[in-house]
Parts: sequence; C-alpha cells; structure tokens
Amino acid sequence: MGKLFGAAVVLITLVSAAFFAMHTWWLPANASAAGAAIDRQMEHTMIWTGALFIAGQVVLALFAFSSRNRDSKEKTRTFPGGAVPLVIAAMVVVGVEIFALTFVGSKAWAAIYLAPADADAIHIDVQAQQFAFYFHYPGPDGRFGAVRPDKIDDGNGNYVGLDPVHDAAARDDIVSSMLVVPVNRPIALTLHSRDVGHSFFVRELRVQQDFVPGLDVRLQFTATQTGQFEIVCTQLCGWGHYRMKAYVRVVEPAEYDAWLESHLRRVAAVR
Ligand SMILES: [Cu+2]
Repeated sequence: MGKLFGAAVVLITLVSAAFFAMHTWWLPANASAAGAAIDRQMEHTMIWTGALFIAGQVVLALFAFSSRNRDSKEKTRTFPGGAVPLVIAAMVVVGVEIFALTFVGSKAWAAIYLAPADADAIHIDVQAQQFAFYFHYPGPDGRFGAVRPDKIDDGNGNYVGLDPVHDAAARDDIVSSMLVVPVNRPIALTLHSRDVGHSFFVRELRVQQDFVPGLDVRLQFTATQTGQFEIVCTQLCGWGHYRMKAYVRVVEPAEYDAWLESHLRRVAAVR
C-alpha cells in the first residue's frame, strides 16, 4: 500500500506541475508597460513555490515508500527527534521564501503604487457600484466636478452625483460606462466604491486592485497595445457579481480625441 501511495503521489505531483511548466492555463499576452516586471515576478514565484511543492511531495512519497508496513508485529517507527524539528524547519523554509519573494517583488509593486503620477498622465475617476463600473473624465477644463451623493440619480443617468447647474467644473465632465484611453500614455485611476467592496481586474494590463467605500485608491498603468480588454470585478460583491464587468478600449491618440469630442457634444446637448 505504501509503495502504491508513494508512486501515486509522485505521479500526481509531476502531472500537475507539468501544466504550470507548460503554461496550459496562463495569462493572455501582456499589454502594459509594467507588465513585464509583473510577469517576471510571477515566474519567480511559480518556480520557487513549485520547487518547494515538488520537494515536499517527493519527501512525502519517500516516507510512504520506505515506511510501509512489512510486518504487522514490527514496532511503529517514528522520525528521530519527533515532528517538532520538522515543523520548525518547514516554517523557516516557507517563511524565508515568502520574505525573499516579497523583497524581490517590492520594486515592481512600488512602480505601480508608490510612484507619483506622471506629469502628462490622464486622470480618470472610477466608480464601482453593485453591479457596474462608471468612468468619470474631468473634461477640457481638467477639473473634476464635485461628486455629491445626494445628486446621484441612476434613473437620470447621473451615476456619480454631478451638479452641473450649480457647479461650473462639472459642466464639461464626461461619465462613461466604458473606459477609453490612448495607447502609450500614463493613466492615473482613482478607484472608489459607492456601496460595498469591489475589485478592478484587467488581465492584459496586469492590474488587480480591491477597494472599499470611504477610500480613494490610486492605480496607474500605461497600455502599450491597442485593443479591447475586459474589466472584471473580482470581489464577491452581491447577487449580481457574476455579471459585474466593463471594458477598457485602448485606442490611438487621434481616436481618443474623437471619442472625447463626441461625448462632449452629447454632454453639451443635454446640459
Ligand atoms: Cu463588484
């Protein structure tokens, strides 16, 4: 039985590790400036945690293989020194690994979260709510209109609570259900939630950020490929969570300007 168990453990370990090594289920091609550093970090994490996983399973298989019960009258054998030194050794190895990976990854993390926004970055506010995302652009004046919760009226399309009648800065603001950004231009998002915890995840841009009501969370990226990518909420946020998604469209600068222009005309016609 011990022999069979040991062989099965090794087989399952190698087959499951092979799927990771072959990238059978992997991220789509990177489309962001910071993505290469994140992919490298992901590789490091997979290699080191994978090596420990394989080593752990092989040791388990060896013990099962060599400690099989040959004779039922034989005394039960135990590991010299008992389990305590083994558990301590495992904790130290895993602890060192986690600290080392965190240290290596901190540079890529800081480039996204701690670096100040670029001078030519486009600032966009992202509002998440059950179960949609809205993207708030400041318009040609570069100033965001004040957001007033008492002005929120989904029925009238005022999702973020602008007050264009009394607030001059809000008059040229654009609120869109699609995030449109020009390629190769730094984008500085400010994420906030209207109700419960949500998450902003775009696989191609290698960004994933949770946010909760009451906090403004910054997130920056520079898209390096044009295309349309899915934005999904990856925090279970209620019954409609499964359909909470939006799209980011990365376009050439001229197309971005035309998109802004068409929205401004629409805004001017309504207000
Ligand atoms: Cu959500």
